[in-house]
Amino acid sequence: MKPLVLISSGTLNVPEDVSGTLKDIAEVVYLKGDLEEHIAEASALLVGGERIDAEFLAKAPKLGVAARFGVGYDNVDVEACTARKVYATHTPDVLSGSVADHTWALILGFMRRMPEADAYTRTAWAKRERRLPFGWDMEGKVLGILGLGRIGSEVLKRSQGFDVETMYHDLVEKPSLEERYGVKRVDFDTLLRTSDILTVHVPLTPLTRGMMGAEEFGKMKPSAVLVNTSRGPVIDEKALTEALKGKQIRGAALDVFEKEPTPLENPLLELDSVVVTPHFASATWETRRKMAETAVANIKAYLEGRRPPNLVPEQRDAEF
Ligand code: 8YV
Repeated sequence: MKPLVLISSGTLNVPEDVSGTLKDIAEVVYLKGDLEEHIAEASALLVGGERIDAEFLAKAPKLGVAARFGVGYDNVDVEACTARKVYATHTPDVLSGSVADHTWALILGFMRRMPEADAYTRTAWAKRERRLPFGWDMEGKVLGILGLGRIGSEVLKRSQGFDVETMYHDLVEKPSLEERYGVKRVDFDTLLRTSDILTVHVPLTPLTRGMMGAEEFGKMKPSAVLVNTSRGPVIDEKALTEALKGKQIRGAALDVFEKEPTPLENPLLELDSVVVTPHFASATWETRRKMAETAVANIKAYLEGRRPPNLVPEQRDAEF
């Protein structure tokens, strides 16, 4: 019997011709319900946003690889995987450009008030009912990047066409990016106090959870805009809502939320000062295909007895 590969319904967009590259060596099942359906028999799992922890792994005795469909793996307990000799892989690099493109779409979408302009054109322009929703120029603004890793550096690269000053805060110094793009490294406090646009590109870890809260919003400029395409829980949403209502900052452009899908009752959704998208910064035809190819290649390597090429950093030296 061929080993069983499960594709979580949470991944969406895994084209059948991509998963089909496994068909000579595995039986591939696209799950419709939750992950637990066939998990007792599965050798490999293509994981969406579901929590993979010790409790889950205890139900998966044959599992050898949990392949995340994405770069972030905060939903995967890597220590628990390592303890059970389960490889944890992800899909770095292939989505950085797409997420950076979308980050800029959010920045410009907010600065030029795209959602309101769109609604205005459809409903009010011809009747000259209301005033045009004026936006703000990029020229002269400070773009602050929190986390200058794979995605943050792609956002920086795309900033070069705009007349903006760029700065970053990161635990790691990035001298080659500083030299190449003239970006300045600053401490977190300076980033908060100086940025006109503050864009977040850190992974979700115990250290980054809630790192943008009431105290941080209190330090930001009243004209500042917060952009997030990383993980929702990096921002304390309740504090953000208060900061926006109290006009401590001008606005926010968000692709990610504390809870996803974000509930319709989320008070953030009632604010005109917020532009939102449904956690889809990597959701282009090209990028989702590349993500699928990368995840499937990780599974294929495992099934063929090779080391998966994209192990998460904590497992880089693992040999099971
Ligand atoms: C995807 C992401 O939306 O790469 C990530 O970590 O959050 C996104 O690219 C998600 O992984 C799809 O499951």
